[in-house]
Amino acid sequence: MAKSSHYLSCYVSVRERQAGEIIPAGAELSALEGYDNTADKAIDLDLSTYSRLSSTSDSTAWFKVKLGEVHCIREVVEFNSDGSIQHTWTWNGTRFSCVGENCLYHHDLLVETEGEDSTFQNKSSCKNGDSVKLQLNTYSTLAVYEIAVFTPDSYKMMVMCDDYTTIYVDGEEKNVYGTHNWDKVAILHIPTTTTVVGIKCENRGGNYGIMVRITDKEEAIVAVSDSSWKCSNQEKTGWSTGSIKEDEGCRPASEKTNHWGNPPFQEQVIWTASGNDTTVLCRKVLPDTATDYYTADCTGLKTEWTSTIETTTQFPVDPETVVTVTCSNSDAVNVGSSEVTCNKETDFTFSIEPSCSNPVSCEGLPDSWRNMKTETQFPLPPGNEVSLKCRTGYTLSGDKTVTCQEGGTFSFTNPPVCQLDTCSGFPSELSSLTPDNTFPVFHNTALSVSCTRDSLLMGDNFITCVKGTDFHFQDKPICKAFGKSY
Ligand SMILES: [Ca+2]
Ligand SMILES: [Ca+2]
Repeated sequence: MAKSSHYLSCYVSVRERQAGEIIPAGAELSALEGYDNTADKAIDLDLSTYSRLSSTSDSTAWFKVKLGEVHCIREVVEFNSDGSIQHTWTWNGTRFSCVGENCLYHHDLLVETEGEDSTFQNKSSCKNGDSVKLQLNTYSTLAVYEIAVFTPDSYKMMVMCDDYTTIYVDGEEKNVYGTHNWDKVAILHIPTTTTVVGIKCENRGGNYGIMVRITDKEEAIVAVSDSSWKCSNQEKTGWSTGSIKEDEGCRPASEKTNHWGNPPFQEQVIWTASGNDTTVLCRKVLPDTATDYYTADCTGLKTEWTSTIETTTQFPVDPETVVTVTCSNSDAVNVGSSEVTCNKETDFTFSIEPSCSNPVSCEGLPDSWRNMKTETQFPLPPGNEVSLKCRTGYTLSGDKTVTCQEGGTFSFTNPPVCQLDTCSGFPSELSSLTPDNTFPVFHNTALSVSCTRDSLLMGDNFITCVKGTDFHFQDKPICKAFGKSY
């Protein structure tokens, strides 16, 4: 790694690979006339070498960085020979677009996937491709000194310092363009696991100040320069790792007016309290918000569920997204929650774990429903109706129809009951008879019948109660008054 004394005096041509930068598997140029460059000069980390190509009347000319496998890509950076950034293409969730004032649009950046790659399926949170391709417009020329492809697995740190900067990430000095000019921004990608960033800034006259912005993969602020930074004018061992205490010369940063005319980003400018301090060391302990990009989203249902439970939700989804689940088998029943909330990966929270079981059929009428019958065939799946009847001599009260429900039981409004029929009296045709019992009598009760003294019983002297005023007999009994002719 280059030491500060080296790159303060002259810019090193070999750049340092940054956090989240994908190590390319190779590079290719489309076949071109007139140039004899090798493609890998654009990925050799040497800012003085480049790959060059030009297009003529068609737009098939391209330069391609092959990534070896499908990656989730946050940003593609094309460097100039001095290490400054010529183009930055940023993933906006739909496509890569060039950002910044240097975008010239004489070529497009395409991220593509070539052929089959199992890793493509696995990185469902963000799957961009296995190659980054710069495609030229017609009649244009492209010289790629260096191109770098970044995954979202890093923070982007932008630093301005008037005048000379040294940047430390967890105590390690970083070699990055833009640190030796008061008016240039130094950009680097740092691990999301970074604990402390340190900025050593040396003012060589006139205005002074430090300005920093650190953002995550969604461009959200992780940290900016403000009074929460700790600054000192003494370089003590451990200052850039945060191990120096505040009372050892390290104090809250003083905020000062921004003197940069039109900086590429704008945050609070900080320094020590004294404008006479020429070398100032400021550090910031980053908030512990590091979240693995690939694990943050839910990528699918729990693997234990997937054989029986499904959803129409398209994954990935963000944490806290509510996902509705149903049973894969339309006859099955989810006895747990139908809504689950994404935690991360395939982890969900729920009140009752979703669980699909096949429906329990109704196997027959309950034993307690005595003297009841039906023509329905069992077993009967839930949701079907059953018409009820009673055996002879019994009459149904309550619901005439019940429904088989989940779990093999029946639902009804009024409980069905088969009540034994009764006879309430004789019909008019038997009104001359005198029974040996008082009404009502139950179904099947045999009544002995007789006649008054002045009449004679003809027919059966026993009749049997059927129901109401209906009686059963062989030979209809009737009382015939004496003295009356037949
Ligand atoms: Ca190069
Ligand atoms: Ca200055």
